[in-house]
Amino acid sequence: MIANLNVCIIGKPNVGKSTIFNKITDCSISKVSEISGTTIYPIELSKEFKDLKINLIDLGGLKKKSKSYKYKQKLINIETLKKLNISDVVLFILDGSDEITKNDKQLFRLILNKLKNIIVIVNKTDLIKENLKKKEEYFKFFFEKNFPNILLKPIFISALKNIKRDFLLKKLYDIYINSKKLIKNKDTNLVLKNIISKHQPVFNKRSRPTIKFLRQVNSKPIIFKAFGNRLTSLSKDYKNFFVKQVLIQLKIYNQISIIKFINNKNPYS
Ligand SMILES: Nc1nc2c(ncn2[C@@H]2O[C@H](COP(=O)(O)OP(=O)(O)OP(=O)(O)O)[C@@H](O)[C@H]2O)c(=O)[nH]1
Ligand SMILES: [Mg+2]
Repeated sequence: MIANLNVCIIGKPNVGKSTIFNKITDCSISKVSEISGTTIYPIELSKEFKDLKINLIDLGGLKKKSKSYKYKQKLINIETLKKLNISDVVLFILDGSDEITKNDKQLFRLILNKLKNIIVIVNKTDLIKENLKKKEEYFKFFFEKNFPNILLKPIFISALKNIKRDFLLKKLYDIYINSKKLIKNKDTNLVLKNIISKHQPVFNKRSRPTIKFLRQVNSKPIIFKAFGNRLTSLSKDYKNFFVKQVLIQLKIYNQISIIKFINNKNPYS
């Protein structure tokens, strides 16, 4: 049986979403123009990759309410949010020739809050005039620094020159595979051991919180449970460090992951 993956393309107006949609699906059904607000209603097309039917959805550019909030933008936002809610993965598009704007940040948080899997695509790299490496570092650093619950390696493209279609389809396929499986307790506990040997939780008064077991309990979204003693006194910094380490060591990219810290329970009972 062939599985379905709903993938929507989200970003602020004019970043190249429809151009990317057309290039990935190898057609030109979505209208492209230099004028912001070109796409209003969602446009969908399926593409098969291995045993997966990828349903790609091009959407209008999202913008938060503002003084210039017009009827057309309101319609775009409503249509776009409906599709975001039913999507499995979001291709989040940024304009590489620009800085990361307030609108980009608000949009990104909205997608994260909905616990969506995300692939970040920085488009229009052909327009980058400054040092390309520096610009790449700028985008990488932003996602590394601000979001402990997800590992993101932005993909840099110029939709006009090189879409990297197979690379993108493979990334989507990897997310689909990972959303179906649970990592074995043996492997999660090995990771736990590694993390603790690197950096133990700090003492709280006279006792130290201890994490004894780590197991994955859900795969879509990814949820782990960490069991141990005195875990209510774990600091936020340590929790953030811990989540990030789990993701790095288990090589979980593009998928938001939650760890619930649970006191004094035996996970095998
Ligand atoms: N230089 C350059 N221009 C690009 C690239 N990708 C898209 N564009 C141009 O950017 C403009 C906007 O492209 P669209 O694909 O319509 O952008 P969109 O995000 O769908 O826009 P809305 O539907 O209005 O939100 C067009 O003039 C495209 O030709 C790119 O990689 N490089
Ligand atoms: Mg468009």
